[in-house]
Amino acid sequence: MNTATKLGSYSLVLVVALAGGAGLGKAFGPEPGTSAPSHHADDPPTHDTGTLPGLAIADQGYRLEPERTVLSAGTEGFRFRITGPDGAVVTSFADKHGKELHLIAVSRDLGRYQHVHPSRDSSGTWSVPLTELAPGPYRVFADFQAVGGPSLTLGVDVTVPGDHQPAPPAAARASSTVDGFSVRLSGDITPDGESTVVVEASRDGRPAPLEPYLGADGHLVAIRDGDLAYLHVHPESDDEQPGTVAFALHAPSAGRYRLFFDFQVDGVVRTADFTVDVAPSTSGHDGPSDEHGH
Ligand SMILES: [Cu+2]
Repeated sequence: MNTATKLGSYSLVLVVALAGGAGLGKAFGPEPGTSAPSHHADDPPTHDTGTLPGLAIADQGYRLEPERTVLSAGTEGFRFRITGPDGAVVTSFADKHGKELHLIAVSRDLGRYQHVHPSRDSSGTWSVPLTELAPGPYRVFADFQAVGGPSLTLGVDVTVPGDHQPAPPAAARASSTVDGFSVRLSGDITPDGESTVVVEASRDGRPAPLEPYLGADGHLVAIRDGDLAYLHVHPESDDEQPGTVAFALHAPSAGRYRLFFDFQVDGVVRTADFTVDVAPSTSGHDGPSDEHGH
């Protein structure tokens, strides 16, 4: 009963939100008689809809369909398909940073992270082993773009049964040591718009000889603590110092974020992790949607 009531009011909220969207469409849409604008497939994940990447299992007609969401501890294969707006399994993907699909698995407490590249068979089933799975809840993200579709990050919850020990809350930390590498994160992240962060990796006091990995000198994943929203991040192509990579990212709110920097040296990919507390906006009083105000 209670559940039904909650679902009922949630549906109502959705209906109101959709109606609101329709109203916006009318207010800002084309004049009657003009042709409707085509969908912009290359648009980055938008923040105007209120939907952040990674929070939904389905978006804009595309759906992440895992074969199983209960995995055994240790190493276990994760298999899934992506279906499209017509319900058919998608078998044609655009290249995104050198791969058709990026799969990121994190524990709900953001203490564990892995970034892997599944292989796809001709029927459209993706598979990849996930390793070092400890009991507890996880979220798995699929970051991809179907040919002709939008760039998406869909997410699904996965459980590893067993005795679960949540990691203690991480303290804010802008430096990380992994495998003899010291990695530092600098730059201010604000909830006002795009922020630039710089990652600097060194070994034995000298800049790390970063090798190209996923179309840049490293790859950064940023996830909001609490709901695991997956941030839009892209490398900034400035001429950089050796061992240094700059990224632009959009933090949708104040709060705690976990950042994971994947980098390659001597053919081995390693991950440095950071914890950042983003302070509330200090500029303006109308919030980040100010620029769209009237
Ligand atoms: Cu990837």
